Amino acid sequence: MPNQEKNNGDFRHCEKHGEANGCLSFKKAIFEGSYEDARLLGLPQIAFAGRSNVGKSSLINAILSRKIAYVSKNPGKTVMINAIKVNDRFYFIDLPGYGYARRSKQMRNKWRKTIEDYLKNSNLLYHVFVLVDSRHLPMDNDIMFLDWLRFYKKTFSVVFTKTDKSTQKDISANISYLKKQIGNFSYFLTSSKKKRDIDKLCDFIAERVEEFP
Ligand SMILES: Nc1nc2c(ncn2[C@@H]2O[C@H](COP(=O)(O)OP(=O)(O)OP(=O)(O)O)[C@@H](O)[C@H]2O)c(=O)[nH]1
Ligand SMILES: [Mg+2]
Repeated sequence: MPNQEKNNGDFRHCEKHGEANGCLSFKKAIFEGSYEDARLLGLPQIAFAGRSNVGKSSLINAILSRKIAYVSKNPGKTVMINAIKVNDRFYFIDLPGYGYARRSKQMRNKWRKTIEDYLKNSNLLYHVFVLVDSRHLPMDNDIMFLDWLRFYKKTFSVVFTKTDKSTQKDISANISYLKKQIGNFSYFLTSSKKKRDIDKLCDFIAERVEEFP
């Protein structure tokens, strides 16, 4: 079950670092490929979505403790859907970032369609992590994306990223703002750089994987 409000937002818990069993269990990870259409991948999938440059690839690397997803110096670089096969059991799907302003409107629409087609039609997609930068108020396209996931009944959690660069005050304000916009949601407070809450995320993923067919 998704952990609705399981993470109670108490920032102090996040100071506990360290690898949990979940992370250690993701021993084998192989870059499977880049796809324009990843619907036909034959194993269960967990997707990472969010604005361009929010930290999707860095988070996947932190979870897997290796540099396997491409981390961009310039935003908007991941244009394809990247699939990483874990333990020959499931895929992490690194989705292209949405909302990169410096692309043409036509290009942004193409990206949106790529992401939406995948999310809507992938029968083996079990969870979506929606990454939101903890330093800033969630933006309109974050809110639209989350509303869209709700509408299509996709199971998701919000992952606030880069908490090494934000204050507890900012984070609390951003959570309250998002709650007002979309209602209750489950969330994690992470830093890939400082490995904050990566262990909780790993445990959550490991639990979900247990439920996979
Ligand atoms: N301080 C800090 N920087 C981070 C963290 N996570 C990612 N970054 C930085 O943010 C930038 C973007 O990271 P990526 O992981 O490439 O972001 P992305 O969402 O995959 O970006 P696109 O693929 O372009 O959509 C890089 O410069 C990272 O080093 C974090 O936890 N803390
Ligand atoms: Mg990326």
